[in-house]
Amino acid sequence: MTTDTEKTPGWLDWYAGPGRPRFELPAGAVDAHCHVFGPAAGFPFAPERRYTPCDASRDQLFALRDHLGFARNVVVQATCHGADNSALVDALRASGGLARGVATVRPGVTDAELRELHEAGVRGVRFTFVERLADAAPRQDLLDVAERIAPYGWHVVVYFEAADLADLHDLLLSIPVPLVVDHMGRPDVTKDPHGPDFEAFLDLLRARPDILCKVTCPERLSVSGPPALDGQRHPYRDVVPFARRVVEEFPDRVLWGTDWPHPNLTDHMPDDGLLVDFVPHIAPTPELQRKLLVDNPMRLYWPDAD
Ligand code: 0GY
Repeated sequence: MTTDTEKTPGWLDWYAGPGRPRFELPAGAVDAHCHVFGPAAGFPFAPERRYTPCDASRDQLFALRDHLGFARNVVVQATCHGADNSALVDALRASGGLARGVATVRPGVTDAELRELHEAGVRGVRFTFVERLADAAPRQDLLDVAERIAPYGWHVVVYFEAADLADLHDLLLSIPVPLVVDHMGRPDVTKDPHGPDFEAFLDLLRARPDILCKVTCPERLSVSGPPALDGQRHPYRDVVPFARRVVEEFPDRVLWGTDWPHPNLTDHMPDDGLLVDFVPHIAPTPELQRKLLVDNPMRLYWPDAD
């Protein structure tokens, strides 16, 4: 448990003054994975959190959305706010319908609370299986939550690491609502993208047609890192073959987002403009780009939009 209010040592602040992407996002593009943190003065971080971030407000998120050329956001509750979704709900309400949310709820959540979250724009809950971020919840609790949200048409977002896939496989297949997997199940990108580990991940997607995959977070997964010293705008080359495999096999089931404000990065903080330039490397045609950035997230989060 973190009890201090100081930012976790080594934690990098988000990148102020990002460049403009060279890649022009298609009209109506959705940043389908981002967060708000606090501001702590109004929305204190959860006592059980594992890290203390810097503030990253809804207005700063909306300014980034406009700067990069996105039309909409999907704001995902981060573990530093625990199951207190008030900063998330505040952002959704202030967005004028341009943001949807993924919340964290506990099994004791009431129907009135679920209805209020739905009215604010929440369309899913997140289950985190990454031990450095949160204690694993009992599996029956997760299944109970999934049953509770099913009547609202919500989905479950799951965040796990590749090493845990075998253990989680049966649980994931048993969750009774659609799933969205964060960050491609965090593959080890030093391995072969056609090798057994990533094939096992693709098999999970093949096993259920209602699983979507965020081909996100190259900055977290990459070992080769940000743009090469030759100055070419081709960041995170080692992540490309993994993401591209998913996009090409499941073009109607992929989502993309910035992950702003990039929690828990200590080595480098990406320029979000450069991150957007990663997209055409993993989705090389306009049709794939439109599915990834517009059609798929709109179908999941704004199914009634014109
Ligand atoms: C992400 C990744 C991370 C953190 C969280 O909820 C969170 O605290 O999601 C991480 O540290 O890998 O998606 O933002």
